[in-house]
Amino acid sequence: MKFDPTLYFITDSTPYGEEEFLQRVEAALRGGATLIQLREKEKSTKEYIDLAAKVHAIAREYRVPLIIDDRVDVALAVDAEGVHVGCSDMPVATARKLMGEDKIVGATAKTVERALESYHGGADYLGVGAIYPTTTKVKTVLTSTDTLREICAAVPIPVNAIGGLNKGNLQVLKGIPIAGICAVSAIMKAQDPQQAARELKEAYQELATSKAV
Ligand code: TZP
Ligand code: MG
Repeated sequence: MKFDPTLYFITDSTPYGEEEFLQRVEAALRGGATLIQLREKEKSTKEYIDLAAKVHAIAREYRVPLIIDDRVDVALAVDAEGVHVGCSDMPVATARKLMGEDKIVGATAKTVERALESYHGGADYLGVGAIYPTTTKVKTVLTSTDTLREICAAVPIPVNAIGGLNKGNLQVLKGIPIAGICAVSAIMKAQDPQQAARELKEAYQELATSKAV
């Protein structure tokens, strides 16, 4: 399935009630997020599916593919466009087999070895980071921009940078052939998520254009 990884918005519902969370999700899409991932760590399967169905209904209105973090069963239950698997989740090749060829399968990679393994397992894109320390609850380590560059060179699929990114700190990515950026807090926790998404996308596009020169 085709997708645009330019501004990959990853959710965190924990600080919000459902209504405000869904409003923020919609605002991010209105602001120009091109891909959305629902990322839930604490919810029961039923709660994850219920929320995924609601987010999917909104994402469809904006024609933005919905990726479900970690859970192939939840992705299949709501007919989401894809799933994202981390280093300690289901192997990429298994996720691909269960999701089928038409769905999007993404993977986290912090090393060239894992990037190659994910690519050969059938991943459509990679998320690489954390580039900066992050305030989002996640088990991760920092990934250097050198490793990010090596991963981009090693695989022919889109590679997105992730971790602590905001509109003011993208310069470290300049000249690295990433396909886009992922962000949680910079959008999710912004006072105005629509404006935050728009500004982050603009900042990335400016960087992407300037690196071609
Ligand atoms: N994987 C590596 S860093 C990260 C994930 C899921 C969290 C990124 O969140 P933020 O708020 O954009 O730093
Ligand atoms: Mg995971």
